[in-house]
Amino acid sequence: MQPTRSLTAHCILSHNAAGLPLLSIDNGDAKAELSLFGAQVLHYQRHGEPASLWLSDKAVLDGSKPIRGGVPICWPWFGPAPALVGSGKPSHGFARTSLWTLDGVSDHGDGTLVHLSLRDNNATRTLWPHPFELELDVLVGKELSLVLTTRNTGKTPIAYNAALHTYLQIGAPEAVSVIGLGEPYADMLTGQDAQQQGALTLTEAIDRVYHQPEAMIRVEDGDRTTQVVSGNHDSIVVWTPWQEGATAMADMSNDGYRTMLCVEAAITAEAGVVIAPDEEHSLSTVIL
Ligand code: TA6
Repeated sequence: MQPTRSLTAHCILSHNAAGLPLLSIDNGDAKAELSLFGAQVLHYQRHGEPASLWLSDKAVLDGSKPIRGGVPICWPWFGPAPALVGSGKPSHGFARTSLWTLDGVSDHGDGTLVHLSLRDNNATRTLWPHPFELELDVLVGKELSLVLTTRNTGKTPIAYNAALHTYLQIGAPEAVSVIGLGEPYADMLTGQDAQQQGALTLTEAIDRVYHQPEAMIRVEDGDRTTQVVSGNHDSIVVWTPWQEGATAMADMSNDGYRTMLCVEAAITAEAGVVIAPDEEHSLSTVIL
């Protein structure tokens, strides 16, 4: 087992039994855990409050598959690989199954800031033939802030889709209503476009792309409210697999759907975001 290292007064680097590098943060505001595999926040909990993020008790933490829970980084595509990229490629892209570089950790008055990056390599170029530099800046404080920046380091424009696939912890689906999604959405389960009437409640499997969300989504969960404030997204994706979907997933308990809801800042437009050479674009989400 590799030794644990103190990186700052509030952040340590350790490795789990499978050798995956994990950052553990515990500062004046909150605790958090972050996997360098996938640059994935796995846990975030303000002191004295319930955890804000959900992590499956059956999550695979050995680097063999994406980790179920926290905030997976879906990039450079969202969902099945687009035809242009080619079939047989991993769903939601390859950022969440790559080992990222830890570029820095620093403690500040408003929290602990973590800088991570991923650059193109032989493996990524096989899947997506473009040079790039991807950065994730995570601030763990009274809020959890994630900023994903895509930089085009090549000589031709690139187009990308993405999602910060946030798994929120909820008390029970019956107590939840989601406000701020706007009306138009694409129902990925029926393939139909539809209109949201009022707040969204959880009574069945939901897999929807909301095209005109407000900047701030409010998740009312009994006496608890979680806010998701996103930036530079073109949609919010809401997903619960419900009972049937949970039962079909090996890395989710059959009742796991009862304590999670995904509210994802996403770029889902077919054309994606086009970035010219040497330009960059940032997608962000804040959980508060
Ligand atoms: O965010 C919604 C979604 O695209 C669903 O369709 C479902 O596939 C979910 O993501 C989880 O995907 P994963 O590849 O992590 O099992």
